Amino acid sequence: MAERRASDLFVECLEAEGVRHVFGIPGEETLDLNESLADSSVQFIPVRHEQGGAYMADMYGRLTQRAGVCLGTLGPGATNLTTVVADALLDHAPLVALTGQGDLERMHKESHQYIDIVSLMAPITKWNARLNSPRMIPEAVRKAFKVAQAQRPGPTHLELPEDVMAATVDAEPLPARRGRRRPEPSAQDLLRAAALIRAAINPIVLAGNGVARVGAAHALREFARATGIGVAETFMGKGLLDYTDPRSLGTVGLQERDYALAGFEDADVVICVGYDLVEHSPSNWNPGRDKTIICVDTVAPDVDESYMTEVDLIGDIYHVLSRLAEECRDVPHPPGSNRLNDIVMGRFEAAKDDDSFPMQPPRALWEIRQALGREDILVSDVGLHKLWIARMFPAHEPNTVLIANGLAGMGFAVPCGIAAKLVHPQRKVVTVNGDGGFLMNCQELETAMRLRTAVVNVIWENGQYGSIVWKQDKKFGRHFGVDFTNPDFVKLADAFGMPAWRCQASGDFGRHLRHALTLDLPSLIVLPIDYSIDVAISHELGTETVSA
Ligand SMILES: Cc1ncc(C[n+]2csc(CCOP(=O)(O)OP(=O)(O)O)c2C)c(N)n1
Repeated sequence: MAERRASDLFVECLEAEGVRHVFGIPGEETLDLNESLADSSVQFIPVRHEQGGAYMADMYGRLTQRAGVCLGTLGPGATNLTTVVADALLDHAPLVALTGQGDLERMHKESHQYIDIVSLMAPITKWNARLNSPRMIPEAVRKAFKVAQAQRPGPTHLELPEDVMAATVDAEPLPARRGRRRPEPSAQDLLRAAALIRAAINPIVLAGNGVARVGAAHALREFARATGIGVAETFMGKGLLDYTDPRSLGTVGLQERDYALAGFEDADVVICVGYDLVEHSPSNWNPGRDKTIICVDTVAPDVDESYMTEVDLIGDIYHVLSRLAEECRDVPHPPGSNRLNDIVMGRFEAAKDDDSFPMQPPRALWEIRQALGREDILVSDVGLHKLWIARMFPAHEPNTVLIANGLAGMGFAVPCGIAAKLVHPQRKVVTVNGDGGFLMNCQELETAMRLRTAVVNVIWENGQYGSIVWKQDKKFGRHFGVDFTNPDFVKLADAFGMPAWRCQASGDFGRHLRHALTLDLPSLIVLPIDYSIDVAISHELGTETVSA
């Protein structure tokens, strides 16, 4: 053991956790930490707003299941992180947020930039602590990562007072233990669930983000194949089954008739797998509270009057699904209703011949699907475009359509696209943004240019906060406070040194997109969009039941 600066030990602890990047903005109170990072194997990625850096860490964590790390200084740097810490909490992304702080001895009084960040972070983290002494560092860092990465994953926060980080210490990092705990449900519960499934007349699976999180899509596909039971996916579960799989019933959670069309109305047994209630309330698919619900998840589900489960199979989702498939394969079921898929995919396919301009969403999505391969990634921002992507963009693989559906904050897509490209440099990455949300984190275009993360950012431009217009028009017959003018986005991109194009006719979009995807630097495409068909599709699929 050797006496050294506490910030050096702290960075050694990050290295022991396998941290490769810290995304953030330094401050005067994080000087020692940044100095220690400079000489480490961890790459510090300066960003242009703490929220942007936090989204990068959040998406990094979501895709790797190893906590992403973000850094802000005390006061404003820390408060700028909070939106994304909340996002990681509701969308279950492993994230470790680090914030600077003044010296321990000035925290009891009015003092420059001092805010009690530990209290601020308490309701939006799984665990959160101030480093009161350098001796705490090895345990606190290990705990921050262990808690963030444990099921269900989420954010933790460590506050690093300036004097603590500058002090000397004689301690060593604790070894990071990465082995996943694989608890098993009891044989009795498993057999009871299997008996319910075998005896069901119309069973259906509702699969969500939890399956993607633990990498259990293969077991889900095998369960569906062995039992014949159809699988409906939540927004964040898109691609758990390949959309071409005959047992794929489509993405549910937008229109009130989604669930009926996908077969929930007729279902007697609903098998919820990795389903996070935060995505969409169970009251939407169990309004009569008469379904027999089997829950397969990594942690016991919350209590909801519409989600009174019959059996909870808590443990390793992959293992539980494999065991259930074995027990149920001798009683095959029909695959369920294709009505939702037929309507949505019918409109999607028909869109390729739709030359109207400004473009309607189905044609825009059709062009993106043609330009991307099975494993390539589409990141959605938040707004009407997200609802279109969730409903209609067909996915082949899990974690290839990345949507924020818990907190659902605008400004998600641009920084998350950068992180997706860092994690998967071989895959193509496209972001789709509204013209409202795009400007919320467009400063990260500079980060993207600096890192040369070749993401194609598409803006669907309509000069309005589209989803709010839609809701106001439906509720009040008029809209208010939702119109704006835009900068010239092509010139804006140009100022960042980024190639950009504005589509002038329907044929332009596919052409620009295919070209942009061949480049080795980020780019931007502005696509004028016409959302008027939202009302028309509502007639077919029913009123929407969620917010963007
Ligand atoms: C940070 C944040 N602020 C406000 C909202 C509420 N909200 C949801 S969608 C939306 C409008 C989005 O407009 P735009 O980005 O232009 O996308 P569009 O709906 O037009 O596709 C708003 C204001 C939100 N989800 N996140």
